[in-house]
Amino acid sequence: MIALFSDQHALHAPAFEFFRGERVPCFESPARAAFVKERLLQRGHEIREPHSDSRALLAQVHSPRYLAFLETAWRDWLALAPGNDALQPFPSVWPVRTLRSDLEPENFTARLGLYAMDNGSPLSAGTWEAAKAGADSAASAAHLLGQGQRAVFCCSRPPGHHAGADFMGGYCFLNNAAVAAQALCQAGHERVAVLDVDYHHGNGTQSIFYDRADVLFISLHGDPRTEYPFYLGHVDETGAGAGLGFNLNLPLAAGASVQTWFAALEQACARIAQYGAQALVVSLGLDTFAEDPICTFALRSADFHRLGQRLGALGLPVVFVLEGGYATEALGVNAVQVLDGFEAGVFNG
Ligand code: SP5
Ligand code: ZN
Repeated sequence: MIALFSDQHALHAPAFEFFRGERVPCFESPARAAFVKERLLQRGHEIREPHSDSRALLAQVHSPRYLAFLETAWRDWLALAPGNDALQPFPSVWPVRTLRSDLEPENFTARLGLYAMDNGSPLSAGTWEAAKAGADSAASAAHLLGQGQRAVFCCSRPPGHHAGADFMGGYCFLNNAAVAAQALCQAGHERVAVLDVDYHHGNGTQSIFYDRADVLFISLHGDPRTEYPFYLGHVDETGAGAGLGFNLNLPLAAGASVQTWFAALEQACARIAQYGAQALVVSLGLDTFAEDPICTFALRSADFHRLGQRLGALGLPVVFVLEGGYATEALGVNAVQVLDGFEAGVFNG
């Protein structure tokens, strides 16, 4: 399978995040993509650079003011005070409820709070460049499907599925899955499905397509009553307006078994088939792995092969986009298990 990879991902490399009140090294690190790339090469998958510019697509899934903020955020931060290049900006104030989010504050930290859902998504020099390369990969993958590729894997980071139209969050800045889905719509598909199998609900992707019937969003995730992102991903979120009935959340209790997880996957696959999807985007989070340090599901490496095989049997062209997964050294093995399973599933029908 063709895998898209850009060295630019490594430009996003914040030094630390906050975890239980302490500074810890970032779970979402450049080593993640490096391990996946290494394993892809070992297994004979073809690595290519992204070739499409995603800018026009980004303008369709994100707001102009958020894109403008993100593109210059690091420069704005540096301009604030000498020495800021060695520090990381974090938001500390947010426009919740009765506060105004229509006005752009002049203060940098206030702008950061306006455009961030949490304080868990540190920026670094090169965050924009890395995220943009990921979005370019998503656009390129959709383009390659148009040229007849059956499936393409975006080996990119930072991840994207928590990023909404006008905010970052959960280590995510630009919504790569949304870019891929939007590109597939533009290429003429009338029904595109996004299946998000990351441990965490894909709140950003859901919200971007919530009122649309041409993109079905399905997410299989830890129950937001106890798991991040908490404020979205519940069963009663079924879409709005023209999109009513085209959003399906399948939350599972923290600690859910592999059997329970695959039963939910079956429901998701049934809905994709019923919808008559013409193309599929998979938000491929690997943090459902039993050894993931911040999640509670129980999948083993062989289960990722089974996942891939089931997706292959859907008979659809697929863009796979890497999302979360923090058992860093196992990421390569697990990602490639999905891709190899997919190819086996396609072959066996
Ligand atoms: C893309 C992605 O997977 N983003 C995840 C962001 C999660 N950020 C919040 C982490 C909260 C972790 N709670 C851990 C509890 C450990 N017992
Ligand atoms: Zn996740």
